[in-house]
Parts: sequence; structure tokens; C-alpha cells
Amino acid sequence: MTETQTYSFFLGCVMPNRFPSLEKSIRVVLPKLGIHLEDLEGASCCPAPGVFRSFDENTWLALASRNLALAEATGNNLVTGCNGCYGTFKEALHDVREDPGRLRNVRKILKGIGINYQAKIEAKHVIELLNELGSEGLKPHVSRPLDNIRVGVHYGCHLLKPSKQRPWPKTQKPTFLDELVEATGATSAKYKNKNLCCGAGGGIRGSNVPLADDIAKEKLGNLLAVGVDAIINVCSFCHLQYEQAQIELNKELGEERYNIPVLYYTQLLGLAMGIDPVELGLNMHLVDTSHLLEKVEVQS
Ligand code: 9S8
Ligand code: 9S8
Ligand code: COM
Repeated sequence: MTETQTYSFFLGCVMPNRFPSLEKSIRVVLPKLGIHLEDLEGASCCPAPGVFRSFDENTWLALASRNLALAEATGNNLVTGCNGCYGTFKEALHDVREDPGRLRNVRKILKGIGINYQAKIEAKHVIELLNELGSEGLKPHVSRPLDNIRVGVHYGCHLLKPSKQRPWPKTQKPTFLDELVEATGATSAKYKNKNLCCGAGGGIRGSNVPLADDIAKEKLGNLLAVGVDAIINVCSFCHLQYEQAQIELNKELGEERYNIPVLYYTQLLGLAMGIDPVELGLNMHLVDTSHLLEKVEVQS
């Protein structure tokens, strides 16, 4: 058994408020793999990189550093399950580490509210911890291989870019998430424009829903064209977009054209680990997951 690692769990806004099922699946799956999570008390919005940073970079940096400082004070590194939050923390650390003037300024602001910040902490993504275990580390936990399941993987922009500040191998065609998906026994389908944005980030869904839905339509069409049982994401905001956009597009069309279940990676992994779908929150999705679950249960 792997030795236990402890992380401060940063939830962000979307997961606890809109998709607690994703949070639940992370809380159920990670401890079984030797990863212990501690709640991060007093955290605020990260704040979202594509939105807040575009308005006022210094405020974004100060607030991001405050969240990092709260985790740093616990002695743990931070982990988040949202690509946007991950982007904020990776980039906020990068910004102060490469510019001592910015670090001084942030430290001064935080000192004003009684917080001592060193910027020594590391920020990781849930998927990064799982990737460190690797397919070989996950496979022994797979008791219900999802051999008859075919999925489309969506990495999401902030997970991969800017690539210089991300730990993944530098390539235009990343494969680490596909490999983690295939460790569950499922097949990761090839589809057109796989690395295109889901259409939610950077304030698009917040400011222009028809545009967000238009981009989702392109991605969903490409997924329907290759036939998948589910879309796998690792970002609470991408998850929101794929669920919400399918509902909206169907309403506009007056027919149920889009009905692809949307799963966060730990929900897929949890299924393969034999965990009850309700424990993984799979009964709480906007797009019905029952066809997928029938296929999984039929097989087990
Ligand atoms: S926090 Fe507030 S809006 Fe959000 S989920 Fe992720 S990005 Fe960070
Ligand atoms: S893709 Fe483009 S900006 Fe982002 S990461 Fe999550 S939401 Fe979907
Ligand atoms: C998307 C985050 S995950 S943001 O909208 O780009 O800030």
C-alpha cells in the first residue's frame, strides 16, 4: 500500500455549490488510494483566472495568494479538482516567484490582515496526484473493469496551458488523461477538435450563453459522430458547461438530440473500483446517467 499523503482540499465555487456529486466522488475515491484530504477553512473564490484576472490582476493575485497562504499555514500542499482554480494557483505562484517585487507587495497586503505568506507551498490538481500514481498504481484498485465503455476525454484549457507552467510532457497532443481513463478498462475515443475549449471559460458562459452553447454544440457534435457512452472531464466548470449546454441545446431544438452523460474522472474511476454509483453522486446529474450505469452493471 502507498504511504498516505495529506493535502488541503480547495473546492472552488462551482463544485460545492452546483455539483456536489463531483466533490463527493473525489472525497470517496482519493482516500482509498492513500490520499488524505483536509478541508481548507476560510477559503474564498480562487479567484477565477479567466474572469477576475482580466479585470484587475493585482486584486486577483492578492486574493489567490491569500488562499495559498491559508493552505500554507496548515503545512500541507494544496489540491483542487477544478482546472480554473488550478490555473490561478499555478500562475499566482509563478508570478510572485519570478518577480520579488510582486512577492513583497503581496506579502505586505497579506500582512495587513495578519497573514504571513512565504509562497513555498505547491498547488496540484486532483488528476496530477492520480497521474503520479499512474496507470500501474491505479490498476490494482480496479475491480470492475469498464471494458465495454467508450468515452470522449476533455482535458480543458487551464489544465494544459500555459504549458511552461504545467507539469505535463510538452506536447500538442497530451495523452496522460486518456491513459488514466484506459486504466479503468474504458476506451478513450479519438474525436475531432479534442483540445478545443468547452466554451465556458474566460467568462464566455457568464456573459454570452448562446456563444457558449455554440462552441459546446461543435464539441458535442464531434463526440456524437464517434459514438461515446460518456464525456470525461476534470474541471467543475467544463462539467457545468457540458451538462448545462446539452439541456439548453435540446430545449432550443425541441428534441433530445444531446444526451451524453458527463462524468468527472473520479466518478469513472470510482465505478471501476466497484463503488456504488450513488456514493459517487451519479444519481444527481442533469444529463441522465442510467444507460451508462446499466452498461456498467450488466458487465459486472
Ligand atoms: S473558484 Fe470561484 S468561480 Fe471557480 S470553480 Fe474553479 S475557478 Fe476558482
Ligand atoms: S475549457 Fe477552455 S477555459 Fe476551460 S478549463 Fe474548465 S472551462 Fe472548459
Ligand atoms: C474556467 C475558469 S475553468 S475561467 O472562466 O477561465 O476563469
